[in-house]
Amino acid sequence: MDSALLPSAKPVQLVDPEGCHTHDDRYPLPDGELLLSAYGHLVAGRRINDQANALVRQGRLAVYPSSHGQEACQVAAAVVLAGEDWLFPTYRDTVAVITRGIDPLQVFSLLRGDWHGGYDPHEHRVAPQATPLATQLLHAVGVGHAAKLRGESTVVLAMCGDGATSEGDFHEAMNFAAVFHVPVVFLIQNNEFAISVPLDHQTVAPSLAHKAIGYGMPGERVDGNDLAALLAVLGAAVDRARDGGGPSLIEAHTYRMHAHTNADDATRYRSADDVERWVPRDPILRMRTYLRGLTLLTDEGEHALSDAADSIAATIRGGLNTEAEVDPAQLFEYVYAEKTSQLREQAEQLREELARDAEAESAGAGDQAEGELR
Ligand SMILES: Cc1ncc(C[n+]2csc(CCOP(=O)(O)OP(=O)(O)O)c2C)c(N)n1
Ligand SMILES: [Mg+2]
Repeated sequence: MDSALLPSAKPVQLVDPEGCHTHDDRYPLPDGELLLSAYGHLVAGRRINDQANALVRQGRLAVYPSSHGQEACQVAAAVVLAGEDWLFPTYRDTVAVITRGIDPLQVFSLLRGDWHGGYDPHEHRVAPQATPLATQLLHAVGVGHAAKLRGESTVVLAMCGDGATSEGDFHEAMNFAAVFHVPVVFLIQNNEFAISVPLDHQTVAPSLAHKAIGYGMPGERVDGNDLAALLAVLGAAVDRARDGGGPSLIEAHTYRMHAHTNADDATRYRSADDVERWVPRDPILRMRTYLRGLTLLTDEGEHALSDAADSIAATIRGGLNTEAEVDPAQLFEYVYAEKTSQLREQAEQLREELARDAEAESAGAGDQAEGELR
């Protein structure tokens, strides 16, 4: 019975790096239509990552933690959820959030550093992208528990990295979810690094998925660069949670192809050869080969997907190249439900100062115009 909670010896794989179907008794291959539409999101996801990196270099984004190479995890996490479900992403999961259907410009407003940036979590049932490691896992479990108490069929999918599994919050979330049989799927993207800290400094467990049995929930390992396997494994875990089967822990084996963020120099702690070894395992390459082999993907289809991805990138570029219009009065708006007397005073002081500045400016403009006449 307990061994049923253990993950498979090798990560589940349905399409290998050469683009060939590899059979797995437990997980049927998702149908071609789903794979093709998810592949479109992969192509868009890569384009979004590239565009965001370029915008960082142009000073338009403050920071970007890229998911280049991890797009299959990003896409699958969003695609397996129904409209009623909730997604709890991290700072690296921008592509998952956009794939779920949120306006990219709203998503990037946070990373651009606009205050009050971000999106409405309730509209698309996507929690804010969490920067404090593993805190979102507890929130996810809370939302899942509440949904269960209300008799709703909502499932929650919570994402985290390999490094986040060393946080106390990770363990508390796992234990609570298991004890209270919460409909939550934990997805660890094991990209082998937590900034500069490699996985072997993080754990000596046989795998991160093995941790699941310690809490009494099933664990599974999946090839994190295999879109088909991710859709199958995550889809099964979501179905199980919805059917009252409780939580599960999925570890996706992938690789962070870029530095942690633009603020990090990855050459200080890993070699170019290490990164090169992952290039042939790219998630887009293998799914493209597979879909082309089945003639599900044609030249025409590829052009259409590439045009669609370019158009998303153009929207992001256009939006981020436009200066945000900021109303300073909003500084006081969202601090308390009712403004304190100090806030009211400060807001009034700012209003007066801005009015004085505007008056001085228009007087200055008048003087200048008069000077020009003379
Ligand atoms: C509670 C907490 N401690 C430390 C940090 C600093 N920090 C930011 S990202 C990161 C590494 C996280 O690695 P991992 O969980 O593997 O996610 P990845 O960045 O690889 O996606 C650290 C230590 C933080 N954000 N929050
Ligand atoms: Mg990591």
